[in-house]
Amino acid sequence: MDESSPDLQSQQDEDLEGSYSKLPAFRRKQATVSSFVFYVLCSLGLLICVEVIIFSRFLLPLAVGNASYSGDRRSNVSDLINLEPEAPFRTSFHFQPPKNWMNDPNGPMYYKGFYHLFYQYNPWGAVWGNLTWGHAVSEDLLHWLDLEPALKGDQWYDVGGVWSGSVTFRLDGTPIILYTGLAEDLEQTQNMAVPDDASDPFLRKWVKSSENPLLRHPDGVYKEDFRDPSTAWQVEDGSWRITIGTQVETDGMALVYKSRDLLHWELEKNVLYTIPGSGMWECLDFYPVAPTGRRGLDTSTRGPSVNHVLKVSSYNDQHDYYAVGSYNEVTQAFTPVNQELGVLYGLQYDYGKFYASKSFYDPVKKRRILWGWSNESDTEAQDIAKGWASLQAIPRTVWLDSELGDNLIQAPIEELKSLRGVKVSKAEVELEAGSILRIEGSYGGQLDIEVTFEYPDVSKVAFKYGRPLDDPFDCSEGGSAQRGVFGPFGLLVMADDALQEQTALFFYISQSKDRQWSTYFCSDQSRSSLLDGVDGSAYWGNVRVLPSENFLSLRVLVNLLSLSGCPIVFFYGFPICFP
Ligand code: DQQ
Repeated sequence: MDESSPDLQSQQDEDLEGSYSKLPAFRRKQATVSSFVFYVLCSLGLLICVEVIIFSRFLLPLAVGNASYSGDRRSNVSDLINLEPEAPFRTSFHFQPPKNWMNDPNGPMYYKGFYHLFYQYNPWGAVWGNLTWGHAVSEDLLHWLDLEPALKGDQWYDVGGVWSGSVTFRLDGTPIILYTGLAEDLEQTQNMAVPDDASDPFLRKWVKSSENPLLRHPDGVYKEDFRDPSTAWQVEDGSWRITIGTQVETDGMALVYKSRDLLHWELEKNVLYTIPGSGMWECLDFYPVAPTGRRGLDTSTRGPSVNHVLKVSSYNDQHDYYAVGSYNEVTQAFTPVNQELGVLYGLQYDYGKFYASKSFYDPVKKRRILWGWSNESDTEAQDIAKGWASLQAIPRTVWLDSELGDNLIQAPIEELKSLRGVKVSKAEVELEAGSILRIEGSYGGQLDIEVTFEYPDVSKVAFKYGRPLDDPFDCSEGGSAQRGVFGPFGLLVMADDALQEQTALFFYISQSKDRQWSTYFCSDQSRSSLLDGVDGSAYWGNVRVLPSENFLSLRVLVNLLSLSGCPIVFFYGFPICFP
């Protein structure tokens, strides 16, 4: 960064001070409201049984931005950046840097007692640009200490920005970073950085390899379409592989490179996977999954019963798609176990704002953890006014759904439960058609909600009602105002008493012409905020329900505040059934 950057920063700080006081009264009121109401809605001619548990006063003291980590092992933190106290309007238990722009999570890992999270970060403002690798450490994945950026663009091959990448552990246990650098002419190059002092658990200083760039775009690949190296994995003969996203013309693909020393790489003849016409593939992630149970596998785990997950971040539509499949080390081919659920035509990790995700193996709890970037609903002007933009979704544990074998199950990391406070619960509530039920006592800016809906056997319902068929369901057409045969039913979250503002999170079960039932889940933000310019999209997806299952469960994490007053709601209702 140039010499003048710090001045720019302080100028921006002054501007920010001013902009808070200029916020309209309505917005300020929204952002300081501290109690919220929950309702359950239902519009079917049947009774549904509901059980809801809500934990409120969920968390406030997130340490991001405070050099307040204390304790023996951290006694050497005195010279850490002394960050500003928590600003108003910020969320509290999702990861955010102290200020400015953040996007993709990069190179998450566990090392010498600390979880590390790097992230795409603009040190000079709240808009995308000037990308460096921000860096934070944590002992529990919830309370973070933000460190100085680990990598800045200061070489010809990355002067335009240090873009996304991954961490790989060498056989001696030291981590290396592989990342994409943006050269001045926008060429994307692949580079390595190693710790300056591997004995430092914070890994605060990284040194770029003198052999950089390790890779430049191959023949036939446009220089601006070659990015985001994955974590490397080892194959049987001990050599390493990585995958890098690209498009050739408009065919998205996962290139594979091989290396003996993680430094010198050679392009494999075959690609891991490709889909004609799918556009640029970003932030590829490729990892093995155990056939049963929740344990995660280290990235190089091999074996006849081990399948792999390939995740593609689709530049065209900004969603993260994945498939479970087999990996052939000889041909390098990835083949989905269920062709109908091939990458990009099937499953998404999340159907809301969740992109450029990256997973890692946690050797402490032997699990695979998934991070994903959640941009927000604010406009760019609003981001500049508040001085920050984006958060990381709560990390999730992912494992294979062993009953179906072709999709993952996800759950927020178990550590999250340690933040729970007061509990409110309501059991065996019966919902009648059209009813809205207020859950008393469910107030708070941070909430963790578990709700289970039990419903009658839908196959019998079909014959009893013989009603018009309403598949396919499209949540964007009317959102929760739609009235179907069997739905919507769910939660109105962050609602005010007058129900002028509310975010509906609901299930909708519909039947197709061939009498097949489908279950959908929808997050309808169209009435989330009375403010102008706030994104009012509806997000929805199909929930795979097994014939043996007669309940639907939902976990909702609510976290105030965003500047817009629009609630930030995270839901985990899709392929997930919580036991
Ligand atoms: N973000 C990075 C790229 C990546 C994109 C740049 C995905 O490396 O492809 O900030 O959001």
